[in-house]
Amino acid sequence: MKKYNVAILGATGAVGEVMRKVLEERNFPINNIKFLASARSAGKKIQFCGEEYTVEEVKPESFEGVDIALFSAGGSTSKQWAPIAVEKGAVVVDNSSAWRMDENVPLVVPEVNPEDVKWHKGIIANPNCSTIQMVVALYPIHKEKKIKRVIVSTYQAVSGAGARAIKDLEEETKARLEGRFYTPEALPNHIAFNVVPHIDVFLDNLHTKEEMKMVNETRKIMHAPDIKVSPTCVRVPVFNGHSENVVIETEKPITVEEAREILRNAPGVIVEDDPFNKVYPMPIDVDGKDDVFVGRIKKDLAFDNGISMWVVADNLRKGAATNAVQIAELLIKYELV
Ligand code: NAP
Ligand code: 3JN
Repeated sequence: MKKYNVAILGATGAVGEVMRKVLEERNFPINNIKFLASARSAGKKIQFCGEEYTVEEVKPESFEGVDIALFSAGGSTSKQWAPIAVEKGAVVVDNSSAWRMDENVPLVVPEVNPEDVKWHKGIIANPNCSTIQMVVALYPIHKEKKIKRVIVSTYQAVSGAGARAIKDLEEETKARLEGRFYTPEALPNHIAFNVVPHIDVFLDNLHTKEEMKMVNETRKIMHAPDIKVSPTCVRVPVFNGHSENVVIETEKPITVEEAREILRNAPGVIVEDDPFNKVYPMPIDVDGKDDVFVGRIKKDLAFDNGISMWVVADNLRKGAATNAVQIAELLIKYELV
């Protein structure tokens, strides 16, 4: 089997760390791997497949001979380095929002639009974590019943905001329990024992950028330019695992039993729905898992053809690292690298 030269840019971050684990677990066919970050982390030691590697500062030469470059180092870093990596011959799978809405860049969730990787021109974008888990659950229903409208409220874990935000929740929880005051460094407001309706920056339409990602990315991934999405994104004091309540209105009538059956047969979805026996997905249980979990499937009481469901996934895995590695696997499957 052919093996590939891989680079991870952002290897020291929250997503980068999980990316390493996922590559190991899935036995990704690696010939050579390098771990890249900024000058801040250059020289740090990292373990991978039982061996020690040294983190390198990203430089143009870093991408020489690289087949697949997995980026998770933020939008501006990606804007700067993705064209250089492509010029050196790598295919970039980018986790940031920098390229997602570029019409020359496929935005891919393997369970939904795997074929879109085929028209890549060097960069493939990985969607936002809240979008990924939502479309994995929406798309199989859309294919059969055509979704007209989606109303979604998210309950997002701090890990989505990076390693410093994880520390914020730890430190502020300890501080409050000890009667001390703590000002979060990476989050826009107090997070311990709180709920914050603010993720990413506010825009002129009074939605946040995170919310508009869910609107625009859903349309692009599902090839459904007319689908209407009404999102509210909220940060909750959970370390890992995003939850979403998703209400849909379909064009064709849909029953709870039909929705459950469609989702039971959908790739990447696990239905956990027995509420009378306290069976429903929760972030604490999906931590470390790669699927999207759906429960609380019920007839929505506000729409005629309406279904409401509760969708939970590990945001660092399916929402970021796993989806990116699955895209890299598609590149290999379709012989695009
Ligand atoms: P993080 O924990 O803060 O880690 C950031 C990583 O990027 C670190 O490895 C950091 O290296 C590196 N980095 C930052 N600036 C750099 C620069 N100028 N040059 C080279 N490397 C640089 O953040 P994270 O949670 O892992 O997220 C990283 C990015 O992934 C986010 O900014 C976002 O774009 C994307 N992301 C996407 C999703 C998604 O929804 N798909 C979810 C989370 C994150 P140092 O150690 O040297 O600082
Ligand atoms: O906050 C979350 O739960 C998800 C955050 C994702 C994120 C964080 C910083 C920058 C993104 C993203 O993937 O959309 C970005 C970005 O815009 O690249």
